[in-house]
Amino acid sequence: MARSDRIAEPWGTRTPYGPGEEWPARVDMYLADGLTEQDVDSWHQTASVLHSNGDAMDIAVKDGSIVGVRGREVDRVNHGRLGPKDLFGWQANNSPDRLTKPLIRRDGELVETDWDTAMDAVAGRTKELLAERGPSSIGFYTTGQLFLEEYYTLALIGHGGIGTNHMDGNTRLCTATAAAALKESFGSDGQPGSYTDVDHADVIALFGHNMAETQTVLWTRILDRLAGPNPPQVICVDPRETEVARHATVHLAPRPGTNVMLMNGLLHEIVENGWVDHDYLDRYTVGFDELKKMLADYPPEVAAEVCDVPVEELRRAAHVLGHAERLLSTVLQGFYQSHQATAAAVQVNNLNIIRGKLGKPGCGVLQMNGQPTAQNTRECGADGDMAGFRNWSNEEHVKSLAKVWNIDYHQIPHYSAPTHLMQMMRYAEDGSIRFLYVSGTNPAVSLPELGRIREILKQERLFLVVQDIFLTETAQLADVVLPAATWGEKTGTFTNVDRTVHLSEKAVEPPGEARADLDIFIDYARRVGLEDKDGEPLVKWTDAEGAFEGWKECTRGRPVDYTGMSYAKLRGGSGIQWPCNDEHPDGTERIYADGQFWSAPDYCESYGRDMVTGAPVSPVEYKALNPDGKAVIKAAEYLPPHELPTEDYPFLLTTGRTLYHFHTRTKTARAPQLQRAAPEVWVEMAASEAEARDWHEGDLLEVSTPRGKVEARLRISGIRPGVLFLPFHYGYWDRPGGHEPDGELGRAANELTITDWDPVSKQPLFKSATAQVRRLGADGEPSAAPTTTASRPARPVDADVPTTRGGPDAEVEERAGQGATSTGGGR
Ligand SMILES: Nc1nc2c(c(=O)[nH]1)N[C@H]1C(S)=C(S)[C@@H](COP(=O)(O)OP(=O)(O)OC[C@H]3O[C@@H](n4cnc5c(=O)[nH]c(N)nc54)[C@H](O)[C@@H]3O)O[C@H]1N2
Ligand SMILES: Nc1nc2c(c(=O)[nH]1)N[C@H]1C(S)=C(S)[C@@H](COP(=O)(O)OP(=O)(O)OC[C@H]3O[C@@H](n4cnc5c(=O)[nH]c(N)nc54)[C@H](O)[C@@H]3O)O[C@H]1N2
Ligand SMILES: [Mo]
Repeated sequence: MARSDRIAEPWGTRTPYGPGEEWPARVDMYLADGLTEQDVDSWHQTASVLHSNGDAMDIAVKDGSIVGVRGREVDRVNHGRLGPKDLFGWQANNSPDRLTKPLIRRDGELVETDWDTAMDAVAGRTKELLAERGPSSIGFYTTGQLFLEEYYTLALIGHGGIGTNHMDGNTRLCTATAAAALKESFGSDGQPGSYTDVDHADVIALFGHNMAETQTVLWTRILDRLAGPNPPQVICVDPRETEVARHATVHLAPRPGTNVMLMNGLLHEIVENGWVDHDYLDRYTVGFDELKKMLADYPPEVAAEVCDVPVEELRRAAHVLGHAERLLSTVLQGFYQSHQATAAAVQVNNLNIIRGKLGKPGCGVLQMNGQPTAQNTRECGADGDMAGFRNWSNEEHVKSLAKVWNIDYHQIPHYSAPTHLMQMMRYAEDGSIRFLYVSGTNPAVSLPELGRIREILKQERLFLVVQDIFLTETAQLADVVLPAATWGEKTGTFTNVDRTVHLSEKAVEPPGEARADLDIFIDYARRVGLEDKDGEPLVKWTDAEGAFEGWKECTRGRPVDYTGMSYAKLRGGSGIQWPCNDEHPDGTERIYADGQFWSAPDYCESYGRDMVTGAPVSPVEYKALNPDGKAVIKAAEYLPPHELPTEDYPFLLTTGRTLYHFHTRTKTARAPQLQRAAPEVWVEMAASEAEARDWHEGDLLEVSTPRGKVEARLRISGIRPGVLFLPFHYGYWDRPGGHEPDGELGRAANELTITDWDPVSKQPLFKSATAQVRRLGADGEPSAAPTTTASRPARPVDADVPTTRGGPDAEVEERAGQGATSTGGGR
């Protein structure tokens, strides 16, 4: 047993292992106030909701309150390990600022009310609008942080009951591109990769993915491989010097917004040298000839020039990728939040496809998710997809869903793809959407161009419902605020990136009158009076397990098949990977073995889209292109970013995360260890840029774009020259008064970002805008950026920068595992 300061050492102690071996177990445990395991009254099974990795854990309860967490050794995902947010983030549950009563706006002010009054107001406004303006005046904006049962119920209510096409999740900002890229290449959502691929891979390539900070436990798995015999080579594509970059065999730091060019350069070199699996291409794919033709225009020299990376390094990366025996590729926001997001992500699929590296141990693609339950938003159709990975453009699929829901199929809007969030905001701005029901997301901080978003959400004519656990920036603008119970206070299931489904048990009672999101949704459906064809209540269940059983029927025969699972089966052991059915009762570790895809025309979730315009491919075109359901290789030409640096705005601005905070910090700012590690916003700039201006660590800067201004202290980091980085975590709820930055400078990165999106996935462009920067002052104080992460000072600095440490209350127990960890479901 060891103790370790897990703020100072986010990844904990190494447990090295070799290729093909089992990842050793290590059980991490944190109990508050010096409690020991003997003091705990009960333990309750769950997994982490502060990222997409799905770290399994047990919640410790004493005297009816959560007092800590312990990793689950038996689980295939983490083998007992936990990351800093897993270990400390639960403290937010116990915060005195939790919402405990519904609020309603009276004479301009939010005041406490009872549930009946609040829900009657919400349901009443819904019914009024349905009568006056029809279903298209109603919109739902949900999240990637509730449970599967809640999304499925919400999708049924919105698409099946209200009949609106305006339903999306914040997954639009997050993983819309993951889903889009998988649909383009494989005809359906669903990750080809499995985490056990890390155990087998000889090359692991991370594209725009700072896994060290955003999936700390998966990164720990890679660190343990790197510390063991025959370590894998790591390729990192990121304009910042992340921890991933520091461990990479080759680190390419391209200009933001040039990912397609870079991928085309890499693919050109690989194809040109014949590092291609022709047998795999012939048997299992269509489209290689078009790709080859396209790549002729992208020799490495051209790519290196446009991306501004050394051509030898680009060639070296291609060589490593081209010689990998077992290649695992991962993709995340550096690719997804840009103007050619889907086009770039698809080229990573192409890399594994043309090399024949799919469906075998160590060979996989993880088009990563970010949020813990984003996969479920997509599966259940609460986000612009159709429940059970059904195809909106396939009448038979719509009919089969209508049958499951026992409604007339015309009731389910399918005249076009569901409205994406950015378009919903436009409709709200223009006044055609008059009612917006926001659950589990904080758009007043997380959407681009916040000045505009605030104006939209504040409108008198828009009835805004916000269902949250805190009085967020968004909740402050609402007409009705509904207090929700959260993780640990309600039961449900959720699915991580590699298709592992975990059960999350209720451990404690929610505070005050807060209610589970599922209960609130069901209550809403009842009050609106939603019914099926036979005049029975549309929502047939009253609890989470009932919803799960309903969902299983919805997935029968679809790729995302849950029919072989049950709460009983998910209880006690490891999470289980879907598809799980009669044929695969223990789940499925790797899909797409032997080139079996879900892309047949009558089965696929999507016929795909044009990479440049986003126009949907017609069923006839798709049938002609891919009659036999193979993998589709889609080429993409490179187009320059929409905003290019000018004299007035000479910098490229990129935004993202730090290890210690989650999103808009509603939870992590309320966990003292995490908040202390990164208490204030900062801005990163390269040493050469700072030197040229004679600026120093901690100088107060103003970063501006045509949309707004942010004030932040300077951290001179390993970021590439010409690029600024702002973490996007810092809104204003915890500022004095908690109000929006009235005229003064803001600190939310999204004051600066642009209203623009990828044409295929409709994911907004958080990673590329142009900006200018000026110095407001210098007082010798260092910035508050962590020193353990990508924001580590680039060189010995003039100011005294304190090393990021947690101290006594961040000491975590690490215990060697007992062995006998199950690594996966069925093989
Ligand atoms: N600590 C922490 N972990 C989290 C979260 C969190 O808030 N905090 N959120 C979760 C969620 S919802 C998500 S979506 C994931 C996101 O996880 P990541 O995608 O790993 O995180 P980001 O910081 O958004 O972006 C990743 C990297 O993209 C790089 N990048 C920027 N522009 C470009 C570009 O043009 N090209 C390339 N190649 N790279 C670029 C950035 O430098 C950054 O290091 O994290 C999840 N995990
Ligand atoms: N500039 C910039 N902007 C970005 C990004 C970026 O990289 N750069 N990344 C984007 C990405 S990938 C994402 S995922 C989004 C995240 O953006 P948001 O979804 O807005 O961020 P969160 O802070 O996670 O908001 C979740 C809300 O749900 C509440 N909540 C938590 N648990 C529950 C629950 O059980 N029930 C209910 N009802 N509420 C709950 C929390 O208190 C919080 O207010 O931000 C996006 N915005
Ligand atoms: Mo995300």
